[in-house]
Amino acid sequence: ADSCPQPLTDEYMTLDQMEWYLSELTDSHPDLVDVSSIGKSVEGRDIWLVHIKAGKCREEKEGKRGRRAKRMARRSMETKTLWIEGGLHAREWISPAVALRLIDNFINDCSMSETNEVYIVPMSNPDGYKYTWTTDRMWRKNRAVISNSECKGVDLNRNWDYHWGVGASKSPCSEVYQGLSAFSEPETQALRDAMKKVGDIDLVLSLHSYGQVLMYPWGWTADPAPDTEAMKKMGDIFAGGARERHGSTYEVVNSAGGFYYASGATDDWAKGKLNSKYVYTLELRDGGKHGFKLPSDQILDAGNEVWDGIKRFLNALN
Ligand code: ING
Ligand code: ZN
Repeated sequence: ADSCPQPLTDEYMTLDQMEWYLSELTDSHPDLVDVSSIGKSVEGRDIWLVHIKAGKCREEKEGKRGRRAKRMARRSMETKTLWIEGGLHAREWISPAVALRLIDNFINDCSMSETNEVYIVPMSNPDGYKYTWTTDRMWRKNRAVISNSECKGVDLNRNWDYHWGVGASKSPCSEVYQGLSAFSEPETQALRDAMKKVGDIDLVLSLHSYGQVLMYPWGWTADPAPDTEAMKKMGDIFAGGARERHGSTYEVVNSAGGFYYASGATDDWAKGKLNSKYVYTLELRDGGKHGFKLPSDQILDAGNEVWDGIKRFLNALN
């Protein structure tokens, strides 16, 4: 177990380092963890989905004794399914970093992974991420070539097919360019297809930065979404957990009301088309001091407080 690879805690990982870590994961946890490519980016890079399988953690760590404990645990709790998406926006480096931390947390804490089916895509926009390392640290979109435009890239959080096109830009040079049509991009197609394949997802978390805000849909309209009261209540429970360790505050607000109108985001699709009950966009650290360029010595604390919030959330659901 000591030889298990870990995501870096004090430095942002390059795309290559992330892929190395993910490939080592299945070697060290062959029964518990499954890593598969759900599709390719515009430039042909794989988009990796990490599945931490329910009912496998105790068995891996404790053998036969664990199998008994597993039966007991299963009897007392209902299995929930979680989907966590990171790295959709290239410059928001803390998002994939926290997603990788959460993978590590779930693998090492059987009290969470035994009874929950966990799906995490830590890096949804590999081309954009690569570009922020090589060329432009503040790049947000993917790297799609747009015909008849000298500008590149579609905002992958404006390209999802739920009331697509009502609150985003039609201009390819905009940071929030919605694309030529809903799901025009291979990255959003891959995420959509993988989410549909999982199907029944109880909690969808889309990780962004920054602002320390937990947002619930809708983003396209100010009208309330189904389960708004439940999402608010459970959002407060998340925020309570996330505040405990370091005193960080996460404000729970409606996307459109508390932020700005925006259509075509992951969360609206997950709520409107997939009908998941609990759907959030989480703006991670910080509150604005460093913004997208959050110092890497905050990765561990940022990850741990989100982990605390998720644990509190899941325990309250069960
Ligand atoms: N923020 C989100 C964005 O895509 C958001 C905020 C979420 C708007 C959901 C609308 C719907 O603009 C960041 N930081 O990307
Ligand atoms: Zn974002």
